Amino acid sequence: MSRAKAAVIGAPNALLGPDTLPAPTANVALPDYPLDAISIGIVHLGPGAFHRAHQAVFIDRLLAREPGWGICAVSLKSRGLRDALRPQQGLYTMAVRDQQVSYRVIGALREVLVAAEDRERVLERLANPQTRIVTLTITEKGYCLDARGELDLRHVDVMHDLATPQQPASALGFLVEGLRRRHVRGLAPFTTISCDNLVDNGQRLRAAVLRLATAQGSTALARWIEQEATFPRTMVDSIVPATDTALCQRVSEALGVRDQWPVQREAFSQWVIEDAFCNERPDFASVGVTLTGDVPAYVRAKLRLLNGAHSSLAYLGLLLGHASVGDAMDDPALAAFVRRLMMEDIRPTLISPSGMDLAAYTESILQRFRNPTIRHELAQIAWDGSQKLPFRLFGTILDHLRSGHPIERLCLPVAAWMHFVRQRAQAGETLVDPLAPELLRIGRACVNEVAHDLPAFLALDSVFPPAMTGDRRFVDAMAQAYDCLRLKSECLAKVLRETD
Ligand code: CS2
Repeated sequence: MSRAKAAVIGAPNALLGPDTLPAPTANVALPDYPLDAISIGIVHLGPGAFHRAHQAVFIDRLLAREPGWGICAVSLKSRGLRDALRPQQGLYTMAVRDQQVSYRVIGALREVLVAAEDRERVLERLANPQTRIVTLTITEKGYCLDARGELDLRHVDVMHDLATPQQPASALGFLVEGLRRRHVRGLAPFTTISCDNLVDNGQRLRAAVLRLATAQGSTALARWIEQEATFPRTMVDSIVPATDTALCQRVSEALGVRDQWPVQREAFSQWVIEDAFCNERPDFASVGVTLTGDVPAYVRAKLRLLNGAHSSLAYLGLLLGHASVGDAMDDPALAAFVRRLMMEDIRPTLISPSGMDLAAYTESILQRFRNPTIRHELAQIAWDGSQKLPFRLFGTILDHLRSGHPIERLCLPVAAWMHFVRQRAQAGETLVDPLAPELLRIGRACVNEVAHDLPAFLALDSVFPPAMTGDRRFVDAMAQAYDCLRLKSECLAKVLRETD
């Protein structure tokens, strides 16, 4: 959301805050704890809409019983959230949009900081003994990883943090400096919980933090982190479309006060955390969080089925002229294609997490995609394709290259991403992607011919691993897919039907 607050017409003047809370009703829930009794126990890096509609809501439900777990929300650079929520003393509304619409005012964010401006305050929050957990939603690109999944020491923010470790810029740099201060002061480390859609998110974060500490020359610190700190893996799931003016309008109508930055999500919300804490934790299970040792199976099923299908709908759907997930699911050919992709290509690569029926899980995801009260823009899901596709589709493709299962259907969304890049570049539009300059350069040079275009995309070695580009079956299937989609979008529905 950029300026949704300015655009709400006829909105009430009073701003949401502790003194203007409306009376609770059947559809409007308020914090069930006194705000001033809450102290901070969690620092969250990257408080975008997802965090505020997911982790913060789980925590909010805990606070009446466990008031020591309020959240300090830290945006790395952007000031938007702080400027919107400070006048509201951290309060915001979460709208749950499903068969019934309900609202809940969330009070879990007790402090909102901007790291680039309040660096010292953020570092002291991290070093505070009361901070026992640090959570992160910084998206795939926030981890500054290279194609091998290791910390990229040539990344501009990492280079900054190597030069001036005590004035960090990246999320990783803040974690290392926060841990360093705790180490020096003889405090226990905090548990660091990555809540991003990465395979083995905790392991990758741990490896990146250790590599940064080591590259900074802090081997004793790295050893302490290795021995004392934990980075549990997680799976997070809830569909959270971006905030728009229509939501702001609805929230003001329902609450009778203006909220400068509400969030919305579907009713479904799942958080699975590996039970590996190195410091105190709240009673997560009491608010529906699953603590388990089996996180990888959950993550793999969710990333490959839900996120893989999402990205497929996004790139194929945009080529077909659809704008939202709901529109794409209303297209019978596309919906049937994606269901088949999930059931016949993705599902066989999964091990079912304890007690989960993968066919039923697949159907429930498709049902969620059809939620008529949620408008989830395909363009939003299409962001950062170069970072998302490897986790969402490439793992499945690699498994099939090893097993000999056909990969033709799986290559179509990958080729659709390439056409999406080509079309955007040639229309003079921009891309939201850390590789945007490189992608736009490739896209502009495309001539819509396989022999010319495909090698340029496949040469992106930070995206495509050699195990794919060095395999003839992959290159051939990509050539076929790219060629199919070269046809005008009116023909795409036919292509989807024919890809059996
Ligand atoms: C989506 C995810 O934007 C995207 O790329 O695929 O944000 C998705 O909605 C969530 O992972 C659902 O849990």
